[in-house]
Amino acid sequence: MKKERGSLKRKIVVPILCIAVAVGMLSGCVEEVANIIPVASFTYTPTENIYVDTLITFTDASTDEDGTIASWSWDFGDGTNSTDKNPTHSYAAVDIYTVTLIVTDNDGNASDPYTMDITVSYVPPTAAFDYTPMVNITTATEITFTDNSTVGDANITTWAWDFGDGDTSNVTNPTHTYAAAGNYTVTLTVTDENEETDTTEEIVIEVTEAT
Ligand SMILES: [Ca+2]
Repeated sequence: MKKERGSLKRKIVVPILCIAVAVGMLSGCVEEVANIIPVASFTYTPTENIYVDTLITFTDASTDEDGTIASWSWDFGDGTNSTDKNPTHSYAAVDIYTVTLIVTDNDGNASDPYTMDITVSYVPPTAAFDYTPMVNITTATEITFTDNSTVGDANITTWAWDFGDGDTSNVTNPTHTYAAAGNYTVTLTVTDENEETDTTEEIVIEVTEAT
């Protein structure tokens, strides 16, 4: 009697084990043929000095380990989209935009989103100046500096002159006299209404002792 019950138990357990093994093999089988989802990626150019209406070229760098990329879905972060592989785009307003690319592979599986932030800036001013006289400058010479800066997207509001001898000025067109002979490095930094700024290259002024 005892032996028969053991046998019955075995008759039930063995088929269950078989089913479990079969399911295991099947799932193993399914994993082997599972599609690897694609990985979205891109670059863009230019990466600096992006202003309103600057044309940006996006270059797809997505990959699919076991197939090919079949379609591209771009979201430029300003309410516009593209399905091109390598689209171009420009922005109508200054802001930071999050660009998102999702790609789909030849098996119909979509990637995770890949995002990059693009900063669209105001055009900054360009700082420049002249001075006179340019030669035979002595400690008795009053030099007149003339602002030649050009505006970007907004008017220049501040001029910051550094005469290289410890003196500075915020006048647009200042005058300056050097107290001692030497070579002095002059720079002009301008800032506009958008807080955009630019500084000139260093201009060296040679000053000799007045005779
Ligand atoms: Ca794939």
